[in-house]
Formats: sequence, structure tokens, C-alpha cells
Amino acid sequence: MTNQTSYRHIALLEPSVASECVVTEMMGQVRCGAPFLAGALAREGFEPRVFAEELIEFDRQLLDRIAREYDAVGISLTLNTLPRGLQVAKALRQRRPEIPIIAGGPSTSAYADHLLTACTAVLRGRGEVTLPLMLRAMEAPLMSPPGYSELSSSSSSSSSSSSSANTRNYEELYNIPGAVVMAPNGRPIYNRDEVPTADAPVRYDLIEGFGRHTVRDGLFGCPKEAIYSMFASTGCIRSCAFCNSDKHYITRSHDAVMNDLELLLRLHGHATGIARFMLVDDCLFADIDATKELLRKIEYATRGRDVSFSVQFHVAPTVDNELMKLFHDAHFTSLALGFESVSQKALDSQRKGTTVAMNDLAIDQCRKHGIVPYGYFVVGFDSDDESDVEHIFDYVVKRGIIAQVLPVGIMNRDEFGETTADADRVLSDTSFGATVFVSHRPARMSAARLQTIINRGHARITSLRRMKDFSTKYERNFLFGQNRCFAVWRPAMEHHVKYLRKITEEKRYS
Ligand code: B12
Ligand code: SF4
Repeated sequence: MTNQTSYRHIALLEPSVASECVVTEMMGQVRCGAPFLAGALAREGFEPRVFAEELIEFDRQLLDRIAREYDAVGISLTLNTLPRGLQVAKALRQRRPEIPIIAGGPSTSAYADHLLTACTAVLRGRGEVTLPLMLRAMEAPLMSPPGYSELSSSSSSSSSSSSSANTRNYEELYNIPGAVVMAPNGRPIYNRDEVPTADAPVRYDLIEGFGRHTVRDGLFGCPKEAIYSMFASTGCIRSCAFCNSDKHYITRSHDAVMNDLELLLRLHGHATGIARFMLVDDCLFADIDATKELLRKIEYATRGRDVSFSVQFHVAPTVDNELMKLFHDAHFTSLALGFESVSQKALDSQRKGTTVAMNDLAIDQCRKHGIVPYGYFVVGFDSDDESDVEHIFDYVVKRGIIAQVLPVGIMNRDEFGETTADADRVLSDTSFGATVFVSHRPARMSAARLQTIINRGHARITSLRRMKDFSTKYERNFLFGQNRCFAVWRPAMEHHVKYLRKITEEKRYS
């Protein structure tokens, strides 16, 4: 079923950043958001194309081409790609002032005031239903909100080019659930209606440059290997206090997931070596029976293929031997486990619903079933004192696991752009995207002290002396990559200690 539209060619962009993320440095990965939206748009009669900066340079030629050949642009953002996304939106608007640009993605609506200086609208939440609605609304005749053009021309924050875009169909755009548009007073207004969702095929085939290697070099100066994102659900049924995952848990049909897998296998081809996949679900553990069923299907579909899968997973269900065997049989070579802490106090106060003993057992279960346990830890919770943080690094070394230890991120705004109760402890707007830099004031130590312990801990867990602890190629490669990353990041991490001392001092005396 297709509808004819006058806006046909839609460019969906996923900007990337050179942030301090070890996985990003080693693998080329595109999120599912833009290709999933491409599937939804294609079904509605649009002709979308996805451009991911991981796979293709967002250089002048590309921006010229997008401004020339596309009727509208969607930009898919996360917090730490937001500054780059804004830069790209401004560059497009300079090339073609009237081009409609819509931004979306996790937490994007929180910073709509920044984005609306260059984007026509922002969409909160999932976009597969609302993006086509918004594009149709934009095709309607122009309609300026009363008084807006005078107001925006005198406003220092909006450029003349952005005001022409923002005056388009103001009221119609605002009616779309989740829409954030610039109000006549020059401030973003939020449509707070619940955002509808739908399923769609993930159109990996519409991603420009999609393939086994990225064009962008990794830390080691050569193209990164691709890891293909797939998803069977979005959102999470749990509500750990530190986590800002979507709390609406929505599943996809297994048929849709398996169709995506078949497309990926076809695009990857037979002759090109191992195909790596990551199931990017937040909560593949919500319904264990359904997960088992999906794993059986993946095992069947990938029989005889050189493939490897990974997924982020909860520690609790790993006690289930049948589940672990199914993971193994379906080629899941690693599970990224949310251990978070080795302090029971922290696990309880963060409502994790796990114990330190369960973390221990999850590692044993992975080893027993031939799966690499990959640890995710978070440091700087309000219950953490210095020794709680140090104990995490001790644990990683003692248990001989590969791990990422991330400083906790705190949001200073909610999804409606309103200031959160924690806002005055946040030292950087995009705090939540922090990877190795402390960006908030913890309760029981100074930010600079936390950064010092993190720096010291990273030196330990990335040391090549740990190579002897690992028997799999996966773990050894990861450790090597992490070691190289730390060598590059270390000066900035050390400088960050001084920076944190300075800004917290300044804040104290201001
Ligand atoms: C795959 C993934 C990665 C991969 C690839 C990252 C990449 N290329 O950007 C890896 C493992 C490398 C990674 C790393 C990091 N990630 Co990450 N990652 C994910 C993950 C698990 C899946 C993304 C996905 O495909 N989701 C499924 C799709 C369907 O959902 P979606 O992208 O949200 O898209 C929907 C809507 O958001 C919306 N939408 C999306 N784009 C657009 C665009 C428009 C125009 C519209 C209208 C709507 C719209 O509609 C889509 C369809 O419904 C998410 C968590 C999650 N489950 O979403 C975290 C997530 C995106 N990551 C996050 C973080 C913090 C990080 C790290 C900073 C972690 C760290 N501290 O090291 C690093 C930074 C990496 C970097 N260099 O930028 C956060 C972002 C927080 C935020 N609110 O912005 C998330 C949301 C996890 C979380 N809840 O905390 N990540
Ligand atoms: S940390 Fe994991 S289990 Fe907890 S709410 Fe976030 S996604 Fe769900």
C-alpha cells in the first residue's frame, strides 16, 4: 500500500562523534533507528535513504548532495551526537534555507531549544508513525504563527534562515504527538500526547555504504569491521534508578526480526567471512520463553554460517541452563552483563534487583557455556564512597573479565526540556553520554577524586599484563583495543581531573 506524496526523497542522517567509546573505536555500528524509520517511510510511499557518519563521510560533497537531491531531512541523534547533529543541520540550512529538517532519537527532545535554532521540528519518542505524519503536515501550504516572524527576526538565538523554516505550518506540526516546535514567543512548545508506535522492516539495504567495513578508520588506522544492529523490542520492564532507557516495553514479531536477519545475511554475503550481530534490545529478558523461541529461530537461520552475536543482558536469568545453551547454540559469543556494581548498597539503592552473588554466578554460567562475560559497571552513585569504586576495578581484575567501567550519567533535563532535581549537580549538558569523563558531582567524594580513581582503575584493567587471564581471541582483542584507547585518552582524562577541580572550586566561590 503506497500513498503518493510530493515530498518523496527523504534523507535520514545518523551523525557520529569521536567520543571515548572503546566499542566505537573498534567496530563500525549503525543504530537501528534510522533504517527502521526508512522501512516505515518506504511503506508509506516515501523514498528514504540512510546516511550514517560511521559509514560515509559527512563532507561538503555529501551535504551539497543532500541539500540538492532530498526534499526533507531527518536527523537521528543521541545525547553525545547532538552537537554534531546541530552542526550538520546548520550546514544543510545554509545550503538550502527552506529545507525541512526534523530531529529525533533518545533524549533529543530534552534539548529541543538548541536544535530548533536549525531544525524545523523535533519529535519526541519513537518516530515510525509520527515522522510520516510530520512530513505530510509539512507539505501543506505555509502558515506562520501570528507575530512569529517579527519576534524571531529580533531574537538573537534564531538565525534568519532558521526562522523561515520554523514558521512552516506551525499549528499543524504541533498537533502531531511528540512534536516540539518553536512557539511564537521563540520558545519550544511540547506536544505531550502519547507517541504511537508500529512495526516496520529495518531497511539495511537503504543505508549508503552498508557493508562489511566502514570507510572511517578506527583507532588503529584501518577500516573498522561492521557489527550489524538488530532488535526484537524497545524499552525495558525494569526501572533501575540510574538508567534512562524507555520504560514502554514494546516487542516486535519474531517474523519481522527474522526477516531483518535474512536481509542482513544476504547483504553480508557468503564469501566475506564472519558476520557479527548485536541484538540491541534493552530488555531481551522480559519474556524468557519468547527469548528462547527467538534463539531457536536464530540458530536455525544461521546454521552453517560464520556468524557471531552479542546482546546486553540481565544477570538474573543466566542461572537458566537451557537459556544459556540456546544462547551458545545460536552463536552468542558474548553477553554484555549489567553488573553495575560490587556494592550491595549501590545495587539496592539503584533498584537493580540483583546481588553480588548473582553477578558472580553469571560469570560462572557464561564460562560454563562457552560464552564471554563482558561486564558493564557504573561508578559514582550517591551511595558510592572511594573504596566502592576501587573495589569494582579490583573485581574486574580478580575475576579476569573484560569490562567497561563508566561514570554514572545524570540528566539535567527531562524529555520535555524541564529542569530535573539533579540539574545543579550536572557539570556538562550531555552528561549522560559520558564514557570516561566524570560529568556530575557525586555525593560522597569530589568529582575530581572520582575521576582520579577512574583513571587509576583504567590503567589497571586495560593493562596488557592481563592478557594471560584470557583464553579467547575476542577477549584478547578487546583488551588490546582497550589498552590502545586508554593510551590515547589518558592525557585528556588526567587533564579532566584538573578541570573538575577548577570548575568545582569556581562554583563554590561564585
Ligand atoms: C547500539 C547502541 C550503541 C552502539 C552503537 C552506537 C552508535 N553507532 O551510535 C555502541 C555499543 C557502540 C554504543 C555506544 C554508546 N552508547 Co549506545 N546504544 C545503543 C543501543 C543499545 C541501541 C540503539 C538502537 O538501535 N535502538 C533501537 C532503535 C529502534 O531505537 P532508537 O535508535 O531509539 O530509534 C527510535 C527512536 O529513538 C526514534 N528516532 C531515532 N532517530 C530518529 C530520527 C528522527 C528524525 C525521528 C523523528 C525519530 C527518531 O524513532 C526510532 C524508531 O522508533 C541504545 C539503547 C537502545 N536500546 O535503544 C544505546 C544508547 C543509544 N546508547 C547510549 C549511550 C549513552 C552510549 C554510550 C555513550 C555509552 C558509553 N557511555 O560508552 C556510547 C557512545 C558511543 C558513541 N561513540 O557515540 C544511550 C544514549 C543516551 C541518550 N539518551 O542519548 C542509549 C539510548 C542507551 C541508554 N538508554 O542509555 N551504543
Ligand atoms: S539498567 Fe538494564 S534492566 Fe535496568 S532499567 Fe536499564 S535497561 Fe532495564
